[in-house]
Amino acid sequence: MNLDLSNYPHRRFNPLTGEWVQVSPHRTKRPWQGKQERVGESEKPQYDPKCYLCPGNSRAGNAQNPKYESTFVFDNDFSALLPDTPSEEFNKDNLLIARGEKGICRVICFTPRHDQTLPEMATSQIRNVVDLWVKQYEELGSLEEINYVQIFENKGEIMGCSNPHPHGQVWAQQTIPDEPSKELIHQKNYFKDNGRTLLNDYLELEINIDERIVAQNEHFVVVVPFWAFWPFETIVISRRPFSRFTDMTDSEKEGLADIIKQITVKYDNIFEISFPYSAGFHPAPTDGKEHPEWHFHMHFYPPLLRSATVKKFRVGYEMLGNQQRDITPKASADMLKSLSDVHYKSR
Ligand code: H2U
Ligand code: ZN
Repeated sequence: MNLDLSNYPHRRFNPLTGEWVQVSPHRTKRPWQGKQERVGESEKPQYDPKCYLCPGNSRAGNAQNPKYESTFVFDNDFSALLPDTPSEEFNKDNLLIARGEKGICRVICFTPRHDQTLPEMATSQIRNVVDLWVKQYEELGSLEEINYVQIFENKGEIMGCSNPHPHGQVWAQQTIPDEPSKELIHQKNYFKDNGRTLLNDYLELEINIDERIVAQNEHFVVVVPFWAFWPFETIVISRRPFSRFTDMTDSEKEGLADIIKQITVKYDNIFEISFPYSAGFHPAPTDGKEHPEWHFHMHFYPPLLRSATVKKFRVGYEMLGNQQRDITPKASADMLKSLSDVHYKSR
């Protein structure tokens, strides 16, 4: 209760995954300097004839995109998972174990505009993307052999994103992947013990403390979680405990579009560049069970550390020992809070 969290090395518990993060706040006594360098960003055209995601253009194989005007979804031409994989196992002495995995991968274009990103899109356009996510979750999740629908976005070259055209992906598969699996166990245990969702109580606590909240609206709150690992990691939590994309009311879908706009604008304003991240949703599994324990949320995992070019690398101690960070989540939250809600390009 008395540990001075801003001065001494300590470990923080992530109640969603059961993992710990080593925090070393004494290493960053210096205050935040903000943007320190100008990184030239090339102007992109609204339409790029060579882009495989722009309307009307051709993709790998013989596929051709329609002249779409809002959002567009297609089966990934290089899908990591395939629907007709045999349900067979491989086992050698219980040490070499493998299982066939069925799945479907799709790509979602957020807008026909090659030069825009989520923070630059109007909230009404982001709402179209929300509606598409809901539809994909519903459609893929209702398939007998699909037990989890992972929706995500890889943004920026630094994240290995292959194309600047604003897009995300869906990987729907038979097995609940590791990250949501950990969250399932911990949310279940918490719900069993308390009769409320873990994130319901966590959110209430964060609202009372009011140190790490960086954005909010009627339906969603964005927090730098107490256990954040990435320097500017955030979690978007719904105020109402619900589990699935398909549980959202119209007003909540509007709220989700708005909160995504708010946090991504702040992100772009940190270094006044298009801020890279991997982000994605953790809705309940689509395994036919009820999941009252599951609380819908979204994670943003941005790799940048202290400038537009300095990335946090997960190496050394972090690969062999434990996740670790220097700057405290509260310091990151203070910085994010202080940033404008107006995108730097439109100022
Ligand atoms: P990322 O840039 O987020 O990695 O994803 C782009 C996806 O687009 C990638 O998974 C797919 C790649 O397989 N793709 C196609 O489906 N068709 C193409 O013509 C090129 C790329
Ligand atoms: Zn494009």
